[in-house]
Amino acid sequence: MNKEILKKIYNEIKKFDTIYLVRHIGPDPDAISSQIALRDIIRYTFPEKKVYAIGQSVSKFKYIGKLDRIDDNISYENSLIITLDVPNKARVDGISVDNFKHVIKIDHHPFVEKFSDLEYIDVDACSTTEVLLDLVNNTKFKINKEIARTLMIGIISDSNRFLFKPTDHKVLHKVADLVEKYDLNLQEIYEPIYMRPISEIRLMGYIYSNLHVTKNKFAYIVLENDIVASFNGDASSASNMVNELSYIEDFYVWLFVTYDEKNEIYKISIRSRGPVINELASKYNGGGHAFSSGARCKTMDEVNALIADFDNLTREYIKSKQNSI
Ligand SMILES: [Mn+2]
Repeated sequence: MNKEILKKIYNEIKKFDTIYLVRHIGPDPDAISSQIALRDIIRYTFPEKKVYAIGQSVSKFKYIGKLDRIDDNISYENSLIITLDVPNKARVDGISVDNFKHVIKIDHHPFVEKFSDLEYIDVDACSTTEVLLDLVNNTKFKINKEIARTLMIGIISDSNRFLFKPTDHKVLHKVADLVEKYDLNLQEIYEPIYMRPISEIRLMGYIYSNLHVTKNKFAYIVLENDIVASFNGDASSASNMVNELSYIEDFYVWLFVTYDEKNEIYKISIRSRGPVINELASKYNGGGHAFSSGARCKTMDEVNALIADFDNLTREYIKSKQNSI
């Protein structure tokens, strides 16, 4: 954690009357919680400021809070835009960062590109909402119980209930303080995050039954849209289910392929509990975290090449592990 940069961010936010908060396309609960929490933190501390959390809203994440609509009269010269939970400009949802003169980036993904003079990236944070909690704890920003809840939703979701790396003692202490100070009801916070319809569980059942597992301890599935639709699902929530397979002993790397009809592109969600995968993902128009990455392919031939490459990566990983014993 870098307290100096956090203080700089506070001072910069203080200077502007109008502030826009954005995050990545295809948002997850951490992305949405980040923009709603920071909006409410700024409004609560500086009620006179105009602050907007923008981007497409997602109905299943409405329990987190409401996003804002904006008109076209944006003063790009005089307002501030803050990007949250997104390492590259192209993935910012709803607005072009390039139009703005004043930009702040707050993120926990590995660095991809610089697009602001004031960037704070903490790859040791389990979520962007944890970074925002650090911002609150180290500046004069104020929060209330509702904002504490929003921060908790992001932290719980991105760490998968304090399971994924880099969950450590520091985040547990910070969260314990929040729960105590704001008298948070954990069960009430968890419920909307983990509640799901039976159709989703049935789709999971389909995935578990039809996953291909290779002799190199690599697993994959291609999820055709008509199959996903037959379970009342959609491609993006199907691909998010990739996070459910972390503790299956038969493979180290696994990936889901879905098809985005609107953009005519195959989307691949890749996870690992062994080899680093983001480098190989970047070969296929992707990237992300070391053990949690994504990629995009234009054709099924490309997808097949990617599958072969990741199978190979896992084989090499097993080989190097055997050699080191
Ligand atoms: Mn995140």
